[in-house]
Amino acid sequence: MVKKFPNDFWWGAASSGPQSEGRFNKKHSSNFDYLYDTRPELFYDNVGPNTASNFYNSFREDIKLLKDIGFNSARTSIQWARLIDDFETATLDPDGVRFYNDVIDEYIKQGIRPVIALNHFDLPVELEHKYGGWLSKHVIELYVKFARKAFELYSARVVDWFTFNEPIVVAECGYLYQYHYPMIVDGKKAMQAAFNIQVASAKAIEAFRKYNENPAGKIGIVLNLTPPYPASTIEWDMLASFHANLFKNRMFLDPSVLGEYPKELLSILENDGVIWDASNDEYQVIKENTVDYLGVNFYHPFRVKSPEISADALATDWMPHRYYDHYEMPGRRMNMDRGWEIYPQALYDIGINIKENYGNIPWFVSENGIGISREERWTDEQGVVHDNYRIQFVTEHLYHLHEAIEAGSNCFGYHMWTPIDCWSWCNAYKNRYGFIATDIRTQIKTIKKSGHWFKTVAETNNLNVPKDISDKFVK
Ligand code: BGP
Repeated sequence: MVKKFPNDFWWGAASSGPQSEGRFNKKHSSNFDYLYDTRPELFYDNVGPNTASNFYNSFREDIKLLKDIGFNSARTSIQWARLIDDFETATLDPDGVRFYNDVIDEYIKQGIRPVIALNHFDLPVELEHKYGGWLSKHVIELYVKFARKAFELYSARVVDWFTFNEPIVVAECGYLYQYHYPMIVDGKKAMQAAFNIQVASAKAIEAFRKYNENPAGKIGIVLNLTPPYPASTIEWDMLASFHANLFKNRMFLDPSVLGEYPKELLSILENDGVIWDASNDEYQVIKENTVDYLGVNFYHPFRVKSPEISADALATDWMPHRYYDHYEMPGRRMNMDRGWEIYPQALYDIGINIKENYGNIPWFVSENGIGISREERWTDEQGVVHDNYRIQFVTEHLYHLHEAIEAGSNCFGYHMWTPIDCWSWCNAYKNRYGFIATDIRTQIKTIKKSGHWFKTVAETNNLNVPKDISDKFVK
Protein backbone atom coordinates (compact mmCIF):
# COMPACT_ATOMS: atom_id res chain seq x y z
CA MET A 1 0.00 0.00 0.00
CA VAL A 2 1.27 3.48 -0.85
CA LYS A 3 0.19 6.55 1.09
CA LYS A 4 0.55 9.82 -0.81
CA PHE A 5 1.36 12.93 1.23
CA PRO A 6 0.70 16.51 0.05
CA ASN A 7 3.28 18.03 -2.30
CA ASP A 8 4.47 20.80 -0.01
CA PHE A 9 4.61 18.58 3.08
CA TRP A 10 7.46 19.36 5.52
CA TRP A 11 9.91 16.48 5.83
CA GLY A 12 12.71 16.75 8.32
CA ALA A 13 13.67 16.44 11.94
CA ALA A 14 14.21 18.50 15.06
CA SER A 15 17.11 19.15 17.34
CA SER A 16 17.88 21.94 19.78
CA GLY A 17 20.76 24.29 20.53
CA PRO A 18 21.64 22.86 23.95
CA GLN A 19 21.55 19.27 22.66
CA SER A 20 23.58 19.69 19.48
CA GLU A 21 25.86 22.74 19.56
CA GLY A 22 28.26 22.11 22.43
CA ARG A 23 29.27 24.95 24.73
CA PHE A 24 32.02 26.36 22.48
CA ASN A 25 32.31 30.15 22.79
CA LYS A 26 29.12 30.35 24.86
CA LYS A 27 29.92 32.88 27.56
CA HIS A 28 26.96 32.18 29.79
CA SER A 29 25.79 28.91 31.29
CA SER A 30 22.29 27.56 30.98
CA ASN A 31 20.50 25.53 33.63
CA PHE A 32 21.72 22.21 32.21
CA ASP A 33 25.32 23.45 31.85
CA TYR A 34 25.24 24.42 35.50
CA LEU A 35 23.69 21.14 36.59
CA TYR A 36 26.41 19.24 34.77
CA ASP A 37 29.17 21.45 36.19
CA THR A 38 27.92 20.91 39.72
CA ARG A 39 26.42 17.39 39.60
CA PRO A 40 27.98 15.44 36.70
CA GLU A 41 26.98 12.16 38.33
CA LEU A 42 23.37 12.85 37.39
CA PHE A 43 24.20 12.34 33.72
CA TYR A 44 24.46 8.97 32.02
CA ASP A 45 28.13 7.93 31.86
CA ASN A 46 28.94 11.41 33.23
CA VAL A 47 28.56 12.87 29.74
CA GLY A 48 27.44 16.49 29.69
CA PRO A 49 26.54 19.11 27.10
CA ASN A 50 30.06 20.43 26.55
CA THR A 51 30.59 18.89 23.12
CA ALA A 52 27.14 17.46 22.32
CA SER A 53 27.18 16.63 18.60
CA ASN A 54 29.62 19.47 17.87
CA PHE A 55 27.12 21.39 15.70
CA TYR A 56 28.82 24.66 16.65
CA ASN A 57 31.91 23.56 14.74
CA SER A 58 30.48 21.23 12.11
CA PHE A 59 27.13 22.80 11.22
CA ARG A 60 27.97 23.14 7.53
CA GLU A 61 28.85 19.46 7.15
CA ASP A 62 25.90 18.47 9.36
CA ILE A 63 23.39 20.48 7.36
CA LYS A 64 24.81 18.96 4.18
CA LEU A 65 24.05 15.51 5.66
CA LEU A 66 20.46 16.59 6.27
CA LYS A 67 20.23 17.58 2.63
CA ASP A 68 21.67 14.20 1.67
CA ILE A 69 18.74 12.46 3.36
CA GLY A 70 16.10 14.56 1.67
CA PHE A 71 15.09 17.13 4.30
CA ASN A 72 13.19 20.19 3.12
CA SER A 73 12.92 21.63 6.66
CA ALA A 74 14.59 21.26 10.05
CA ARG A 75 14.13 22.69 13.52
CA THR A 76 16.71 23.87 15.97
CA SER A 77 16.67 26.45 18.75
CA ILE A 78 18.54 29.65 19.47
CA GLN A 79 20.15 29.55 22.90
CA TRP A 80 19.35 32.63 24.96
CA ALA A 81 22.67 32.18 26.80
CA ARG A 82 24.56 32.26 23.49
CA LEU A 83 22.79 35.07 21.62
CA ILE A 84 22.55 37.57 24.45
CA ASP A 85 25.45 39.17 26.26
CA ASP A 86 23.69 41.21 28.95
CA PHE A 87 20.29 39.73 29.83
CA GLU A 88 18.88 42.93 31.36
CA THR A 89 19.48 45.09 28.32
CA ALA A 90 19.53 42.29 25.75
CA THR A 91 22.77 43.48 24.21
CA LEU A 92 24.10 40.92 21.79
CA ASP A 93 26.97 38.50 21.94
CA PRO A 94 28.76 39.09 18.60
CA ASP A 95 29.85 35.48 18.19
CA GLY A 96 26.35 34.23 19.01
CA VAL A 97 24.88 36.58 16.39
CA ARG A 98 27.42 35.43 13.82
CA PHE A 99 26.87 31.76 14.61
CA TYR A 100 23.08 31.77 14.21
CA ASN A 101 23.43 33.99 11.16
CA ASP A 102 25.73 31.48 9.53
CA VAL A 103 23.53 28.53 10.54
CA ILE A 104 20.41 30.14 9.08
CA ASP A 105 22.25 31.08 5.87
CA GLU A 106 23.59 27.56 5.54
CA TYR A 107 20.14 25.99 5.91
CA ILE A 108 18.77 28.34 3.26
CA LYS A 109 21.74 27.74 0.95
CA GLN A 110 21.13 23.98 1.20
CA GLY A 111 17.43 24.44 0.40
CA ILE A 112 16.26 23.54 3.92
CA ARG A 113 13.63 25.64 5.62
CA PRO A 114 14.96 26.66 9.06
CA VAL A 115 12.36 26.33 11.81
CA ILE A 116 13.50 28.18 14.90
CA ALA A 117 12.45 27.77 18.53
CA LEU A 118 13.37 30.39 21.11
CA ASN A 119 13.42 28.05 24.06
CA HIS A 120 14.16 24.37 24.39
CA PHE A 121 14.29 23.83 28.17
CA ASP A 122 17.24 26.24 28.43
CA LEU A 123 17.36 29.21 30.76
CA PRO A 124 20.49 31.26 31.54
CA VAL A 125 21.29 29.95 35.01
CA GLU A 126 22.06 33.38 36.39
CA LEU A 127 18.39 34.29 35.86
CA GLU A 128 17.48 31.26 37.97
CA HIS A 129 19.85 32.30 40.74
CA LYS A 130 19.11 36.00 40.65
CA TYR A 131 15.35 35.99 40.12
CA GLY A 132 14.05 32.43 40.58
CA GLY A 133 13.81 31.70 36.86
CA TRP A 134 10.30 31.16 35.50
CA LEU A 135 8.78 32.02 38.85
CA SER A 136 9.70 35.63 38.18
CA LYS A 137 7.65 38.12 36.20
CA HIS A 138 10.87 40.02 35.46
CA VAL A 139 12.30 36.97 33.68
CA ILE A 140 9.25 37.04 31.38
CA GLU A 141 10.22 40.57 30.33
CA LEU A 142 13.85 39.55 29.77
CA TYR A 143 12.74 36.61 27.61
CA VAL A 144 10.62 38.94 25.49
CA LYS A 145 13.60 41.25 24.99
CA PHE A 146 15.65 38.27 23.82
CA ALA A 147 12.83 37.16 21.49
CA ARG A 148 12.58 40.64 20.01
CA LYS A 149 16.31 40.64 19.27
CA ALA A 150 16.01 37.30 17.52
CA PHE A 151 13.10 38.59 15.38
CA GLU A 152 15.00 41.75 14.48
CA LEU A 153 18.10 39.81 13.53
CA TYR A 154 16.65 36.85 11.67
CA SER A 155 12.97 37.20 10.80
CA ALA A 156 13.73 38.56 7.33
CA ARG A 157 15.13 35.10 6.55
CA VAL A 158 13.35 32.82 9.01
CA VAL A 159 9.65 32.36 8.30
CA ASP A 160 8.84 29.79 11.00
CA TRP A 161 9.15 30.56 14.69
CA PHE A 162 8.17 28.77 17.88
CA THR A 163 8.18 30.43 21.30
CA PHE A 164 8.73 27.37 23.51
CA ASN A 165 9.33 23.65 23.18
CA GLU A 166 7.30 21.50 25.58
CA PRO A 167 6.73 24.15 28.25
CA ILE A 168 4.96 21.67 30.51
CA VAL A 169 8.21 19.72 30.81
CA VAL A 170 9.95 22.82 32.19
CA ALA A 171 7.28 23.20 34.86
CA GLU A 172 6.94 19.50 35.72
CA CYS A 173 10.60 18.51 35.60
CA GLY A 174 11.90 21.64 37.31
CA TYR A 175 9.31 21.94 40.06
CA LEU A 176 7.63 18.55 40.55
CA TYR A 177 9.58 15.55 39.36
CA GLN A 178 13.19 16.71 39.81
CA TYR A 179 14.65 15.96 36.39
CA HIS A 180 15.64 19.55 35.54
CA TYR A 181 17.34 22.24 37.55
CA PRO A 182 16.24 23.72 40.03
CA MET A 183 14.92 20.21 40.87
CA ILE A 184 12.50 21.19 43.56
CA VAL A 185 9.13 19.76 44.56
CA ASP A 186 6.54 22.46 44.97
CA GLY A 187 3.16 22.25 43.28
CA LYS A 188 2.35 25.92 43.62
CA LYS A 189 5.67 26.89 42.09
CA ALA A 190 5.17 24.39 39.28
CA MET A 191 1.84 25.99 38.42
CA GLN A 192 3.33 29.49 38.66
CA ALA A 193 6.13 28.53 36.29
CA ALA A 194 3.60 27.05 33.88
CA PHE A 195 1.54 30.23 33.89
CA ASN A 196 4.52 32.56 33.58
CA ILE A 197 5.82 30.60 30.59
CA GLN A 198 2.39 30.89 28.96
CA VAL A 199 2.49 34.66 29.50
CA ALA A 200 6.04 34.76 28.12
CA SER A 201 4.89 32.87 25.03
CA ALA A 202 1.97 35.24 24.47
CA LYS A 203 4.17 38.31 24.98
CA ALA A 204 6.75 36.93 22.53
CA ILE A 205 3.94 36.50 19.99
CA GLU A 206 2.89 40.10 20.65
CA ALA A 207 6.50 41.21 20.00
CA PHE A 208 6.60 39.08 16.84
CA ARG A 209 3.54 40.87 15.45
CA LYS A 210 5.45 44.16 15.87
CA TYR A 211 9.00 43.26 14.91
CA ASN A 212 8.72 40.42 12.42
CA GLU A 213 10.12 41.60 9.10
CA ASN A 214 8.70 38.87 6.90
CA PRO A 215 5.15 39.09 5.54
CA ALA A 216 5.04 35.29 5.33
CA GLY A 217 6.29 34.92 8.93
CA LYS A 218 4.37 32.74 11.37
CA ILE A 219 4.74 31.92 15.03
CA GLY A 220 3.54 29.01 17.12
CA ILE A 221 4.37 26.88 20.13
CA VAL A 222 5.59 23.28 20.31
CA LEU A 223 3.55 21.15 22.73
CA ASN A 224 3.98 17.54 23.70
CA LEU A 225 0.46 16.22 23.39
CA THR A 226 0.04 12.97 25.17
CA PRO A 227 -3.48 11.68 24.64
CA PRO A 228 -4.87 10.07 27.78
CA TYR A 229 -6.56 6.70 27.38
CA PRO A 230 -8.64 5.52 30.35
CA ALA A 231 -8.08 2.00 31.68
CA SER A 232 -11.82 1.34 31.38
CA THR A 233 -15.08 3.11 30.72
CA ILE A 234 -15.93 3.03 34.41
CA GLU A 235 -16.83 6.53 35.58
CA TRP A 236 -13.77 7.01 37.82
CA ASP A 237 -11.29 6.01 35.12
CA MET A 238 -13.04 8.34 32.68
CA LEU A 239 -12.78 11.15 35.20
CA ALA A 240 -9.09 10.42 35.71
CA SER A 241 -8.62 10.63 31.95
CA PHE A 242 -10.45 13.98 31.84
CA HIS A 243 -8.15 15.33 34.56
CA ALA A 244 -5.01 13.97 32.93
CA ASN A 245 -6.03 15.73 29.75
CA LEU A 246 -6.49 19.00 31.65
CA PHE A 247 -3.04 18.86 33.20
CA LYS A 248 -1.02 17.15 30.46
CA ASN A 249 -2.48 18.75 27.36
CA ARG A 250 -5.05 21.47 27.86
CA MET A 251 -3.02 23.51 30.35
CA PHE A 252 -0.96 24.82 27.41
CA LEU A 253 -3.06 23.85 24.41
CA ASP A 254 -6.17 25.83 25.37
CA PRO A 255 -4.52 29.17 26.20
CA SER A 256 -2.11 28.87 23.25
CA VAL A 257 -4.76 28.14 20.62
CA LEU A 258 -8.03 29.37 22.11
CA GLY A 259 -6.67 32.15 24.33
CA GLU A 260 -8.33 30.81 27.47
CA TYR A 261 -7.69 28.26 30.20
CA PRO A 262 -10.21 25.48 30.76
CA LYS A 263 -12.45 26.65 33.60
CA GLU A 264 -12.30 23.19 35.21
CA LEU A 265 -8.52 23.53 35.51
CA LEU A 266 -8.75 26.96 37.09
CA SER A 267 -11.28 25.79 39.63
CA ILE A 268 -9.17 22.75 40.64
CA LEU A 269 -6.11 24.94 41.14
CA GLU A 270 -8.19 27.45 43.07
CA ASN A 271 -9.70 24.79 45.35
CA ASP A 272 -6.33 23.17 45.97
CA GLY A 273 -4.67 26.48 46.83
CA VAL A 274 -2.11 26.22 44.03
CA ILE A 275 -3.55 28.79 41.64
CA TRP A 276 -0.98 31.07 40.07
CA ASP A 277 -0.48 34.74 40.71
CA ALA A 278 -1.96 36.38 37.61
CA SER A 279 -3.26 39.79 36.61
CA ASN A 280 -6.16 40.60 34.30
CA ASP A 281 -3.65 42.17 31.93
CA GLU A 282 -1.80 38.88 31.70
CA TYR A 283 -4.99 36.98 30.90
CA GLN A 284 -5.73 39.64 28.29
CA VAL A 285 -2.29 39.24 26.66
CA ILE A 286 -2.90 35.49 26.46
CA LYS A 287 -6.31 36.05 24.92
CA GLU A 288 -5.03 38.46 22.29
CA ASN A 289 -1.91 36.56 21.26
CA THR A 290 -2.78 33.06 20.19
CA VAL A 291 -0.59 31.03 17.86
CA ASP A 292 -0.68 30.86 14.06
CA TYR A 293 0.05 27.15 14.09
CA LEU A 294 1.13 24.33 16.36
CA GLY A 295 4.04 21.95 16.61
CA VAL A 296 3.06 18.65 18.22
CA ASN A 297 5.64 16.37 19.81
CA PHE A 298 4.37 12.86 20.22
CA TYR A 299 6.27 9.90 21.68
CA HIS A 300 3.86 7.82 23.74
CA PRO A 301 0.25 7.70 24.89
CA PHE A 302 -0.73 8.23 28.49
CA ARG A 303 -2.84 5.43 29.93
CA VAL A 304 -4.65 6.41 33.09
CA LYS A 305 -6.76 4.98 35.84
CA SER A 306 -8.40 6.49 38.87
CA PRO A 307 -5.86 7.35 41.57
CA GLU A 308 -4.85 4.63 44.02
CA ILE A 309 -4.35 7.14 46.82
CA SER A 310 -7.03 9.51 48.05
CA ALA A 311 -6.39 13.20 47.40
CA ASP A 312 -7.20 13.56 51.08
CA ALA A 313 -3.97 11.82 52.19
CA LEU A 314 -2.02 13.75 54.81
CA ALA A 315 1.36 15.46 54.56
CA THR A 316 1.75 14.83 50.83
CA ASP A 317 3.16 17.19 48.24
CA TRP A 318 0.57 18.60 45.87
CA MET A 319 0.90 16.78 42.57
CA PRO A 320 -1.43 16.92 39.57
CA HIS A 321 -1.46 13.15 39.62
CA ARG A 322 -3.55 13.16 42.75
CA TYR A 323 -6.28 13.21 40.06
CA TYR A 324 -5.05 10.29 37.96
CA ASP A 325 -2.64 7.40 38.12
CA HIS A 326 -0.52 5.96 35.39
CA TYR A 327 -2.05 2.71 34.17
CA GLU A 328 0.38 -0.01 33.12
CA MET A 329 -1.71 -1.71 30.50
CA PRO A 330 -0.96 -5.44 30.26
CA GLY A 331 0.33 -6.43 26.84
CA ARG A 332 1.39 -2.93 25.83
CA ARG A 333 3.95 -2.52 23.06
CA MET A 334 7.11 -0.97 24.42
CA ASN A 335 10.36 0.68 23.55
CA MET A 336 12.07 -0.88 26.57
CA ASP A 337 15.21 1.25 26.30
CA ARG A 338 13.31 4.48 26.90
CA GLY A 339 10.46 2.92 28.84
CA TRP A 340 7.81 4.40 26.57
CA GLU A 341 4.79 2.68 25.10
CA ILE A 342 4.53 2.59 21.30
CA TYR A 343 1.05 3.47 20.12
CA PRO A 344 1.06 5.14 16.69
CA GLN A 345 -2.75 5.23 16.52
CA ALA A 346 -2.56 8.20 18.91
CA LEU A 347 -1.38 10.43 16.06
CA TYR A 348 -4.76 9.97 14.42
CA ASP A 349 -6.51 10.85 17.69
CA ILE A 350 -4.35 13.94 18.12
CA GLY A 351 -5.18 15.07 14.58
CA ILE A 352 -8.90 14.62 15.10
CA ASN A 353 -8.80 16.39 18.48
CA ILE A 354 -7.10 19.41 16.88
CA LYS A 355 -9.62 19.36 14.05
CA GLU A 356 -12.69 19.10 16.24
CA ASN A 357 -11.77 21.09 19.32
CA TYR A 358 -9.13 23.56 18.21
CA GLY A 359 -10.59 25.07 15.05
CA ASN A 360 -8.59 22.73 12.81
CA ILE A 361 -5.57 24.97 13.29
CA PRO A 362 -2.61 24.05 11.04
CA TRP A 363 -0.13 21.79 12.84
CA PHE A 364 2.81 19.55 12.17
CA VAL A 365 4.44 16.67 13.97
CA SER A 366 7.42 18.53 15.39
CA GLU A 367 8.96 15.51 17.17
CA ASN A 368 8.37 11.79 17.07
CA GLY A 369 10.97 9.09 17.33
CA ILE A 370 12.47 6.10 19.01
CA GLY A 371 15.52 6.22 21.27
CA ILE A 372 17.44 2.93 21.27
CA SER A 373 20.50 1.91 23.29
CA ARG A 374 23.57 0.16 21.92
CA GLU A 375 22.69 0.70 18.28
CA GLU A 376 26.15 -0.55 17.35
CA ARG A 377 24.50 -3.98 17.63
CA TRP A 378 23.11 -3.39 14.17
CA THR A 379 26.15 -1.90 12.43
CA ASP A 380 27.44 -3.57 9.23
CA GLU A 381 31.05 -3.66 7.95
CA GLN A 382 30.59 -0.29 6.27
CA GLY A 383 29.61 1.26 9.60
CA VAL A 384 25.93 1.67 8.68
CA VAL A 385 23.37 1.06 11.43
CA HIS A 386 20.56 -1.16 10.13
CA ASP A 387 17.80 0.38 12.23
CA ASN A 388 14.82 -1.44 10.76
CA TYR A 389 12.88 -0.81 13.97
CA ARG A 390 13.14 2.96 13.34
CA ILE A 391 11.88 2.58 9.77
CA GLN A 392 8.97 0.54 11.10
CA PHE A 393 8.29 3.05 13.89
CA VAL A 394 8.20 6.02 11.51
CA THR A 395 6.17 4.10 8.90
CA GLU A 396 3.53 3.19 11.47
CA HIS A 397 3.28 6.75 12.76
CA LEU A 398 3.09 8.20 9.26
CA TYR A 399 0.39 5.67 8.42
CA HIS A 400 -1.86 6.99 11.19
CA LEU A 401 -0.93 10.60 10.52
CA HIS A 402 -2.02 10.09 6.94
CA GLU A 403 -5.35 8.72 8.15
CA ALA A 404 -5.85 11.91 10.17
CA ILE A 405 -5.01 14.06 7.14
CA GLU A 406 -7.48 12.09 5.04
CA ALA A 407 -10.09 12.72 7.72
CA GLY A 408 -9.50 16.46 7.23
CA SER A 409 -6.96 17.32 9.94
CA ASN A 410 -4.78 20.23 8.86
CA CYS A 411 -1.35 18.68 9.29
CA PHE A 412 1.40 20.08 7.08
CA GLY A 413 4.51 18.14 8.06
CA TYR A 414 6.44 15.49 9.89
CA HIS A 415 9.70 16.03 11.77
CA MET A 416 11.36 13.17 13.50
CA TRP A 417 13.47 13.51 16.63
CA THR A 418 16.32 13.88 15.68
CA PRO A 419 18.46 14.35 12.54
CA ILE A 420 21.83 13.43 14.04
CA ASP A 421 22.21 11.49 17.32
CA CYS A 422 22.36 14.21 19.93
CA TRP A 423 22.71 14.70 23.66
CA SER A 424 19.56 13.72 25.60
CA TRP A 425 19.66 15.76 28.82
CA CYS A 426 20.29 13.45 31.80
CA ASN A 427 20.21 10.39 29.52
CA ALA A 428 23.11 11.95 27.61
CA TYR A 429 24.00 9.52 24.77
CA LYS A 430 22.36 6.43 26.25
CA ASN A 431 19.56 6.24 23.70
CA ARG A 432 20.10 7.19 20.07
CA TYR A 433 17.33 8.79 18.04
CA GLY A 434 18.94 10.02 14.84
CA PHE A 435 18.68 9.21 11.14
CA ILE A 436 22.44 9.80 11.32
CA ALA A 437 24.77 8.17 13.86
CA THR A 438 27.35 10.12 15.85
CA ASP A 439 30.50 8.56 17.20
CA ILE A 440 30.86 10.71 20.32
CA ARG A 441 34.62 10.17 20.55
CA THR A 442 35.52 11.06 16.97
CA GLN A 443 32.39 13.01 15.97
CA ILE A 444 32.29 10.99 12.76
CA LYS A 445 28.70 11.00 11.48
CA THR A 446 27.26 8.20 9.38
CA ILE A 447 23.83 7.97 7.77
CA LYS A 448 21.80 5.04 9.12
CA LYS A 449 19.62 2.81 6.98
CA SER A 450 16.59 4.84 8.15
CA GLY A 451 18.18 8.03 6.79
CA HIS A 452 18.52 6.51 3.32
CA TRP A 453 14.95 5.23 3.58
CA PHE A 454 13.62 8.64 4.69
CA LYS A 455 15.20 10.33 1.65
CA THR A 456 12.96 8.35 -0.69
CA VAL A 457 9.84 9.14 1.33
CA ALA A 458 10.72 12.85 1.49
CA GLU A 459 11.61 13.16 -2.17
CA THR A 460 8.56 11.31 -3.49
CA ASN A 461 5.97 12.22 -0.81
CA ASN A 462 5.08 8.55 -0.99
CA LEU A 463 5.07 6.23 1.98
CA ASN A 464 5.32 2.60 1.08
CA VAL A 465 3.48 0.66 3.79
CA PRO A 466 4.48 -3.01 3.82
CA LYS A 467 1.61 -5.48 3.98
CA ASP A 468 2.44 -6.74 7.48
CA ILE A 469 2.05 -3.19 8.78
CA SER A 470 -1.09 -2.29 6.84
CA ASP A 471 -2.70 -5.62 7.78
CA LYS A 472 -2.28 -4.67 11.42
CA PHE A 473 -4.03 -1.36 11.07
CA VAL A 474 -6.53 -1.44 8.22
CA LYS A 475 -9.97 -1.17 9.79
C1 BGP B 1 11.47 15.69 24.00
C2 BGP B 1 12.42 16.86 23.96
C3 BGP B 1 13.68 16.60 23.21
C4 BGP B 1 14.22 15.19 23.29
C5 BGP B 1 13.13 14.13 23.24
C6 BGP B 1 13.57 12.72 23.54
O1 BGP B 1 10.69 15.76 25.14
O2 BGP B 1 11.80 17.99 23.36
O3 BGP B 1 14.59 17.58 23.61
O4 BGP B 1 15.17 15.04 24.23
O5 BGP B 1 12.07 14.44 24.11
O6 BGP B 1 13.55 12.45 24.92
P1 BGP B 1 14.82 12.01 25.72
O7 BGP B 1 15.94 12.81 25.20
O8 BGP B 1 14.51 12.33 27.15
O9 BGP B 1 14.95 10.55 25.50
